[in-house]
Amino acid sequence: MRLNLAAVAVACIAAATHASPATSPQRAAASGTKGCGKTHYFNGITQYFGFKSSGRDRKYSIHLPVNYQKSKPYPLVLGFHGSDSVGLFFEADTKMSESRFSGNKIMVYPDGIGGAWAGANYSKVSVAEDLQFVADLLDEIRGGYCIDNDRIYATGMSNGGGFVNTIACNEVGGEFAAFAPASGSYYTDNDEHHDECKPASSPLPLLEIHGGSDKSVHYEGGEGEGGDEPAIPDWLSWWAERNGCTSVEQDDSFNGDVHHITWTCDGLETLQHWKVDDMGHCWASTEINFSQISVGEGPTHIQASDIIMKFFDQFSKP
Ligand SMILES: *[C@@H]1O[C@H](CO)[C@@H](O)[C@H](O)[C@H]1NC(C)=O
Ligand SMILES: CC(=O)N[C@H]1CO[C@H](CO)[C@@H](O)[C@@H]1O
Repeated sequence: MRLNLAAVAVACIAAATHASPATSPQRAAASGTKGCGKTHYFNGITQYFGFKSSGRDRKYSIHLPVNYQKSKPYPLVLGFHGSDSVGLFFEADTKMSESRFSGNKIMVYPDGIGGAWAGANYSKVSVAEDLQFVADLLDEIRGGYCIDNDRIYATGMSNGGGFVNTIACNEVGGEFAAFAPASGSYYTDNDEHHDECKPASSPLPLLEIHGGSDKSVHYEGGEGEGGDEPAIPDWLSWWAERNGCTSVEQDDSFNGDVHHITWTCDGLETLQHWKVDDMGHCWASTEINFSQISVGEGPTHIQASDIIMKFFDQFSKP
């Protein structure tokens, strides 16, 4: 959805603990990138940069862990904002740069052209150009910082979540170890186009979080602001097939308001979904934030930023 920042606050559900999947052990050794050994002077403070991609000026921000060590390879997470937005907003809304979520990771927040990502019909750039930007951005980050190449991840919200899925469906997705779109508008992976999704590898770990009461990117699918959107259950079934999943389990919590669905695929839980029945189009969090306020809601039962980071921690590129 187009996020309206000037919004009205209405309190909603409060008191909540969060449920999250179990963490799994970190890998031992990791091979670093060209940027290993370079010193930076902005540990723990978000910095803004730009470079040219496909002849266009592109921008991103980067947040290094407070105790960043120049020769230690770190996992990298790209966070894609929703439409009519910028990386700065996604960072503030998800709180993902806070060390409780990403203390051992490098966070990067790219900006879309005109506040949007390709795939939506209101985007000003082609899917090919935005995918090339992702490839160029990875080169830029690998060249400047010490990255664990096997642990690169992508998350995003709404139009940005849709673009995360577009990455997963294309060759450049092969650079990533796992994906976590939230409230995503999957314009490039809908009833008409899902056969065109060609993941670079299988299974490809993916977790989605979506509100059952989303009024912008409807759980049931249909016409969205930037094109046709799939029903989330259909879209998940396509991923279950792509990942070769063989069994599925559902765990309901919070009086049946929260549903966690886990598929087992080749022995690994590489496909996961969280549905929060009474949540609208916002970032799931147990703490109040802008995107909740903009849809007239308050905190919900689960903390997406925590769930997503713990999901990422379970996967590295084979
Ligand atoms: C984008 O798609 C939506 C949904 O199909 C449609 O209502 C809208 O008119 C389209 N906009 C443009 C600019 O094509
Ligand atoms: C409305 C609100 O509480 N927004 C918060 C969202 O998160 C950022 C980052 O933590 C806070 O600065 C805002 O106050």
